[in-house]
Amino acid sequence: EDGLAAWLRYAPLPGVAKSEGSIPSNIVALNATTTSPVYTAGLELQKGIQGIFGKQVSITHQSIESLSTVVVGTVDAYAQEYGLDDDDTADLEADGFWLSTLNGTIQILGQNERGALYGAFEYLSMLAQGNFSQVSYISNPNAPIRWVNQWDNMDGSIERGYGGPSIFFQNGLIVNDLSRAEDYARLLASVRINGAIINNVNANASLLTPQNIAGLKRVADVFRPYGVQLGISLNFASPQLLGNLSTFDPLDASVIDWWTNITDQIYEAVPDMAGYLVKANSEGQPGPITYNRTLAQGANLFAKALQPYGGVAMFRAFVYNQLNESDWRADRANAAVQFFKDLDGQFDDNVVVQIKYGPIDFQVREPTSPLFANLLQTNTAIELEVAQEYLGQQCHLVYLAPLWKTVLDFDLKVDNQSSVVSDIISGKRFNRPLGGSAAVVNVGTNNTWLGSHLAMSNLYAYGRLAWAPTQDPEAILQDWTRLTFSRDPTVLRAITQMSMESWPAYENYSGNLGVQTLTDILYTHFGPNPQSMDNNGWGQWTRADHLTIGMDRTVSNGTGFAGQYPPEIAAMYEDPSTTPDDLLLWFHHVNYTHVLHSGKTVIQHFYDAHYNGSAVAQTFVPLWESLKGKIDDQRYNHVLFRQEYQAGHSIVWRDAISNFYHNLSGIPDTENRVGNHPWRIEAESMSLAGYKPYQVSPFEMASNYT
Ligand code: BDP
Repeated sequence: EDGLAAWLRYAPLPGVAKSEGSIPSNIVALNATTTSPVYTAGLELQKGIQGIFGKQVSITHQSIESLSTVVVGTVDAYAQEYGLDDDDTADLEADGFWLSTLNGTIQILGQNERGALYGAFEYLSMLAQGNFSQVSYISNPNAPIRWVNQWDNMDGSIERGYGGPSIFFQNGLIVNDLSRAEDYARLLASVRINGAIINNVNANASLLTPQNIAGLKRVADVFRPYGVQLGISLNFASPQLLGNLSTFDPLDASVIDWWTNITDQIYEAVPDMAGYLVKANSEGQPGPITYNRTLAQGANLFAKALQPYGGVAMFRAFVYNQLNESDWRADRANAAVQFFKDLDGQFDDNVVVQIKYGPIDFQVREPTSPLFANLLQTNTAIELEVAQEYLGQQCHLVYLAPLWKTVLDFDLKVDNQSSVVSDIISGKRFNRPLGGSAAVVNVGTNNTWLGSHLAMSNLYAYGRLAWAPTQDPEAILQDWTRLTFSRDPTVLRAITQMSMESWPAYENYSGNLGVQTLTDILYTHFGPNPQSMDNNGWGQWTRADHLTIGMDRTVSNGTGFAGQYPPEIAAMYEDPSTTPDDLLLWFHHVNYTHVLHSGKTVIQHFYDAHYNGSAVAQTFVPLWESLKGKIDDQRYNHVLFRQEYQAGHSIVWRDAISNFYHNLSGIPDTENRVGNHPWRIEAESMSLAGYKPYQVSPFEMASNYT
């Protein structure tokens, strides 16, 4: 078990009575051509039944009347063959399905072909978990856009990828062997993801050469049977970089022609392409502002080229340039609303503004991006990150669904009405035609996909929440665990406990009270480096000195960020006494001795949280070890290695952060732990041939300055 099959293992079900009645004996995949998702559904059902029950079942493509048949197809195809009482399926929406296991026959009917495939995966997921209950229900998606983003570079490297090199690119071209791309599409379809942008948002214009467009066609061909639409990231300056035009001004006629022409060529090769993703005027990327055009004019350039084909222009809200730390009012958190608010209403209907969940950048905790409350006449999507860029890079177990839920469930109270983020991105709250979610995933050629078996729960949960954001993260995790590892209650309990404790633990030993992940901000985004969180050009600041810490983002005294929320939320964050403890330092600059709602001081909370978080990470090792023999050795050992690493690295985090603030504030730990390691032999006390002490800068990171 190397992890390649992820949650689609279809492992034999031990101990389940294999009564003939519960095992399907025929599969009917209605009206399926070989490239259609319904055809794929037939094959998948066959494969699953073979794996789970060890039974070879045949597939036909016309109707047959027989008991124990699984019928999969679209509602229309079914109605033609069998007739249909449409009460059951009347409420289906695009990509939705109806699943009925009543009366001996299994009916899996999609509103479209993709929906039929989703229903087949749902049924197989039930069987694989040993669930034979009699059910009959419809399931519709929360939103039409459920995409993943890969940050793959054309040379095969992946920006912020922790699972090996790209499955799509190598040496500037699309790889010949696309079998992993096909496997990826299968995984994505099984959790109802319907689009994949396959190249980095920091995009290379050479993706648009004729040879690479031919490569894109090959990718789309392997995606199509799974109902996954291909999309690509664009470099805004491509007309100049690749087309040799003298400009990339979005209003210039030659630029418009160039994009129209390229778009026509791509759709000729990939008629069902999902659309484009654009990062513009951010972190050195070119964009419309270069020509004094608005971001909306930039986005609409692509929207117009895509419009005849039904394509979507995803335009990222991750645009900022407030990097002047000496200006105390400068605040990168303000940037998105400042750039986009006034453009509301100016975006074409097939533009979707893709907004990171928080106003900075995928931190361990952030308040919900206020941009969701400021775009009322614009389609929006939330951007999440499965790749654990700031969150341990797959060397730490961090189950992210609970973090995402803090944003998806957040009520922004626009116009004093319930305005939950998941209803905003679905389009329901502001009556928008489009919307949804995207997640940066960055799987690679490693057989574990993400570099860690346990990290795959995040990809699984992402798909499940994109479809139905009200689902419970723990229930999702348990489905994943049963499918990925085992139905054994001991396994289920241990993985549930570790995973559900993992995000709070990581927050505790990395950066708590909303101070951000206190990691190396300069580039690696891995490991503790609190002093890099100030004096940096990235606008991610803690404003820590020897007495105080936190960014004052109030309207009255600070950067004004709190005022970007609707009044009720703004008022809550304006006042330290109504700001939740876990965001206190995001919004307020306070003394280390400030007393929290919990009754502790800020500094003592730091010390305690770092010790507690790290102590929890220590428990993951014995918990995992209790599963020896219940999980195959290959995956057992792979996970154990990472859990031991996390246990050790959490201590590095604990001590680095605690010592840093202990040195900076000079305030002792009431428990006398910080700085007190009587059993430890300090490096500078050793005499080792070939080593000599030297002054460490910054001193806070050193042991006794050296
Ligand atoms: C940051 C990443 C950087 C990305 C950027 C983005 O560190 O590699 O290019 O986000 O989202 O988190 O564009």
